[in-house]
Amino acid sequence: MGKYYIEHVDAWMIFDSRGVPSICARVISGAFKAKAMVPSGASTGQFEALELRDHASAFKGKGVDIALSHIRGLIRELLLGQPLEPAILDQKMIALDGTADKSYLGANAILAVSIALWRLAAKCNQVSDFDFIQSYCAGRRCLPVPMINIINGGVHATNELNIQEFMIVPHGFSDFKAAISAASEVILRLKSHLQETGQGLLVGDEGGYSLQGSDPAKVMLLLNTLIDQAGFHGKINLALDLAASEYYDPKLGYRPVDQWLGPKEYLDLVHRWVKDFGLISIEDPFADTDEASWEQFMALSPSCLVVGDDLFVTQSDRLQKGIVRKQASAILIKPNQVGTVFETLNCIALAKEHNWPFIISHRSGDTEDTFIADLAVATGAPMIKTGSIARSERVSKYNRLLEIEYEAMDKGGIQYGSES
Ligand code: 2PG
Ligand code: MG
Repeated sequence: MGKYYIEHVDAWMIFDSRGVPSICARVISGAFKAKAMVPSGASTGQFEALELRDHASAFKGKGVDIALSHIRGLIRELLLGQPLEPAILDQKMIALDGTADKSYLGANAILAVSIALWRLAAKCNQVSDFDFIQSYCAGRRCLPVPMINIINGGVHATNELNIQEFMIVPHGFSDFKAAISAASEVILRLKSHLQETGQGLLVGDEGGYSLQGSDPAKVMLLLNTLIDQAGFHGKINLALDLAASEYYDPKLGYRPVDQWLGPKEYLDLVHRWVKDFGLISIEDPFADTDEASWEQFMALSPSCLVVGDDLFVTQSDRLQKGIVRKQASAILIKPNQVGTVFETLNCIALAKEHNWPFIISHRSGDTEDTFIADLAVATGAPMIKTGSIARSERVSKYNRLLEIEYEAMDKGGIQYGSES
């Protein structure tokens, strides 16, 4: 391709799925335009890159005018006239920011522009986003196994459940459409059960039902029963995101149910859940500061993936430490925890180098932007986590994966699930 140059950079305020302001950035080169919208977390890890908010009276302090002014000012000035090389431009934005946590320009401002730049490069090359991103990654593409969050708790719902996410994982299928269709069957059975038992159909931030009651074991028993009744025993398994930093107190311990448990008692309970309910993955079982518990848990050789989200926050140095100290066995990948596509791809490359499964993830406050679906396919991610099959900001990612699978059919298809 000939060289393309950045001719225009701008950004405006949008809303995320919780009605909180977020950012849409747009970049233009010749006849090509690309835009990107960024998401926002609720159970945010303390080591994440900083999301810049106005802290003024509007929107309870969550306005993004300052972050927008950085895009329209400093970032625009930096990028205008530059050749469209997204990896290089990401590094230029990192240097311009100059802080360890992107607190000068704001990770929300930088990421919106970063994604828009990668998309623009794809458009200029006349390929899909995943095709373009894949040219920067080692390994094969695949359609990720979805981890579908069908019961919401913790800070994502207003119920009594302290555990944040109860997910079903349809791993035992030969293609994405069959897998997500099977998951949908389970969700429909859950819906009927809730209607029949008079529980109501309220959903939480990620589209999963917001159940009454506070006992996680009862929820897992119910979900396993529904999976069995639907005929998917062994093909769909459960996974949890405990988001344990949200119910951890260094003095009192953990509160996963309605009482405080000491670290050892809690660790035993989590280990029992893994065995009793056949969990295939457990995310953030311990707080991001309680590294000793992560290491003790891994020493028990749990039979499931142990996924670091708040622990690693998509940052290569934290992942490197986790690999050396055997703190977990997999990593959650959220581009906005680090702030650029370039750094996200580097963190994924490190995980791949060590044969660590990585899971591409949405945020609880999300938008209709489907970038993470393309990112998952391009990087050959074994799994993706993007909520229930409900609420358009969640469904949009599944629909994009269905589109990619459909379009690949006459080009030999794409494998479902990674080889590893
Ligand atoms: C998580 C995420 C996404 P949040 O903890 O994994 O499910 O939640 O975006 O609120 O951090
Ligand atoms: Mg998490």
